[in-house]
Amino acid sequence: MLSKLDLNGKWKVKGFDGQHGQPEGFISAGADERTFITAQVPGDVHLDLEAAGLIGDVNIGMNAQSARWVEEQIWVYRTRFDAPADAVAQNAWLVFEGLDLNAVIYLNGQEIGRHNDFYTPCRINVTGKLVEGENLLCVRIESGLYGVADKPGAPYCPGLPDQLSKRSWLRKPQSSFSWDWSPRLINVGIWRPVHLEWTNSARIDAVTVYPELADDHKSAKIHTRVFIDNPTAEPIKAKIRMKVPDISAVVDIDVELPAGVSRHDLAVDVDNPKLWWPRPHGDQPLYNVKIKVLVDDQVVDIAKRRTGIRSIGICQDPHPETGEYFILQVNGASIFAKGGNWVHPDIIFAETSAERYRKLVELAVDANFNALRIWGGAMYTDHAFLDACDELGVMVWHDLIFACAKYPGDDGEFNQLVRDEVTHIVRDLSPHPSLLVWCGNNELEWVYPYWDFQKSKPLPDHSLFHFYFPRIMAEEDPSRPYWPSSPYSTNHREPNDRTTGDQHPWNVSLQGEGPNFWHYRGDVSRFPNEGGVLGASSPATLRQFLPADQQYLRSPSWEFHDNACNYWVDNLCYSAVDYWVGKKADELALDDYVFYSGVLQGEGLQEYANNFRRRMFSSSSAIFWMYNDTWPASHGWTIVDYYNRRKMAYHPVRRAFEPIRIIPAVDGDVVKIFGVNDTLETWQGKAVYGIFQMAGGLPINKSVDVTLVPNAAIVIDEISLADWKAIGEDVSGVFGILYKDGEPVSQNRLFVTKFKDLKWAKPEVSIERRGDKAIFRSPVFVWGVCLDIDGEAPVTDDIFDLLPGIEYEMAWPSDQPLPVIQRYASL
Ligand code: BMA
Repeated sequence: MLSKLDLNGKWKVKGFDGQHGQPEGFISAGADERTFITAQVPGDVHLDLEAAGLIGDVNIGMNAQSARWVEEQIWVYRTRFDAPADAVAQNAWLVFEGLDLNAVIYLNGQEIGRHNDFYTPCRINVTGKLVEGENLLCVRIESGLYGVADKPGAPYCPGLPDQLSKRSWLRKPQSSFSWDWSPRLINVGIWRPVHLEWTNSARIDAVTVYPELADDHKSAKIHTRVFIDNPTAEPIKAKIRMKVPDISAVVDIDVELPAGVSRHDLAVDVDNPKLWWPRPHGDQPLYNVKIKVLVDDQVVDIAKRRTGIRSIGICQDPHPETGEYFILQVNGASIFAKGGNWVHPDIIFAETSAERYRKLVELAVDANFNALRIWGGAMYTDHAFLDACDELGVMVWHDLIFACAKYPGDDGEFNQLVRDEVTHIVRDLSPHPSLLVWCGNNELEWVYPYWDFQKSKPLPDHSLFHFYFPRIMAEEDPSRPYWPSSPYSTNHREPNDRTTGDQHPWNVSLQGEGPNFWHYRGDVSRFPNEGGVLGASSPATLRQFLPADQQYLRSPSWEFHDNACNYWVDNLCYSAVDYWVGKKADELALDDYVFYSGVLQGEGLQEYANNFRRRMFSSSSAIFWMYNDTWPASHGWTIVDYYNRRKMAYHPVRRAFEPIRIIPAVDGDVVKIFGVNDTLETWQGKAVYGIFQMAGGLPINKSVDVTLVPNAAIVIDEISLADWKAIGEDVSGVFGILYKDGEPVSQNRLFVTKFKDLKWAKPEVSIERRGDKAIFRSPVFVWGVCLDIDGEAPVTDDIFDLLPGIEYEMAWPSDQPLPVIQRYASL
């Protein structure tokens, strides 16, 4: 049986600057360890330095800036371990599950291996190299910068910072070289667990799992491919057993394992399979898969996986107007994808626990997400993240990790490195049913013509995304679609063409429209999976990471933590507040500025969701940029911040993604009242809609019984723009509410006059208790009632509007004092 010895825990680490001694002098048993500090493995050198009091918490103030020297040192890790006699006598490997980045590994003073890919494990055969009793294991490691000193930067990287780091050559998280939402903090260290393995027989090297569902859904197969390493020189006769205990299924095959790694395919038939569905379309039944390898009836290795049965396709049928649809289809049903972009939740990549992944996925689900896109600039996601998505029905679009650059696919060594990496990742993540689409990269096709790339070379990475990776996907995982880039268009159209493929509608915020998020209202993108609006973090978060004497706009730490797009597009965040509410950022108190910035971000993201949802399935997603933060930010694209606080945009987005939703939208010379039903069941209830006046009154007030057909958006009714104009567009808005059995299910409103030009009436809000609800009422329209500006109180709703004379209900525990309103956005 394969045996394992964990080598995690407390190691020693020391940095070298090339002047005060050389790393090679510190890999022998007798080396002086007095200048080493304690290292936690797995971990990152920054965390060890912080624990030793040598640098500050990199999330606070300008500490990340002061820690820049860490990336330029060469680090030596040391540990000693006792090798059991069996490990010394048998075939043995040292396994580093993650090294960041260029590592040379020494055992008892001798070099035994090298590794230079953050995303793949490093397995070193140490058969015959262990000694009985104490062994000394050393790792010389550097962040990657030294490894690219002699590589050309200009042909691959646009912009000065990237030409300096040459990040395209380095297979590690690209955002750590600085991104608009991340500081430069180049990690270095042993970032995943380390262990010693040994056996006198074969071991399982990898297992691919994928389902195959019959068209009539009455039967399915769960396929496995078991890759087995026979380290001996002789073939081994073995039995491979695949079990699916949930349905009491067992399949055995007898094989002869040749020397080296060989592949063996098994499958289990599943009658009447329980299908995995994205929420809210159904349940998430999962099947356990156990693999055993037996030699002479003795188990020599075991692997356990968990999977789900579903089919996945992308419908790209011709669109009746122009171009094609782009619709995710799970089990043959079209699914509208609602959600955000996921970035790694910590600038220290080793720092995310399974609980943190789970908490973030749960917060996304609470916001009615059913989709997350793993953006291609950080890292392949973790099993703990995908386990949560499998269990909660969240669809995952996964970019391969290439973003906003050119990559040296024309370099043979690099080309092979990334092909091996993608092969490993595709096998490793294959069991997860939530992972639905593999995508080649983020924006490599789209930005190439526009950014300042040296155009002298033919595209060096085209063959990776259009030749090698599609072939690896087809060979390694025939169950999932592969899409070459995001955004990407077929038929040689411009990659971000709105009418084909997927889109990044960045004309709002980053291009011509700047802060005018109402421009989303006309966007016909078929599958928008980026596009967003910046908003300030909550006051509690700002006070947590800004030093006490820097808690003001544009302070040094504020700017260091600010999103760079606030500078690329001159003062984007500050001018948005002026543009919409007519207030100058610099004249506002910090909390007042933060409040408006957050409320406006929520407005923008609701516009994004409303627009694409009401076009269901002409548009079939509303995936915005971006869901979560990687560190505490002054302004960010996110709705949940680094400290897991719900930003002010969180609840507006949650309401905008409700499965049953009413959406008023201007179309030609009418306002159409759309009813959207995301579920696969018919919904029946009442729609109340019309025109409200800011100062009170409902000059148009209609009520009809409605039937919302499953999985569709329908037009419930229309209101003529001429009627609205006659009432006055600056004194009124269109509203809509859906009720089920007398209870409100969705409320929405539409303005066509900017907030600063509306004629506001002074809010007069009353709150009363009704059972386990708080009921809010006001005779006039109230914008953005705020109960918890810090985003950490256990409220189930926040930043909502009160329509004149119409009750607004929220769940409120009957034993708690009634909520207190902290502020309104009404001007
Ligand atoms: C998109 C993303 C990221 C970036 C964002 C905001 O294009 O792919 O690269 O953070 O824009 O600039």
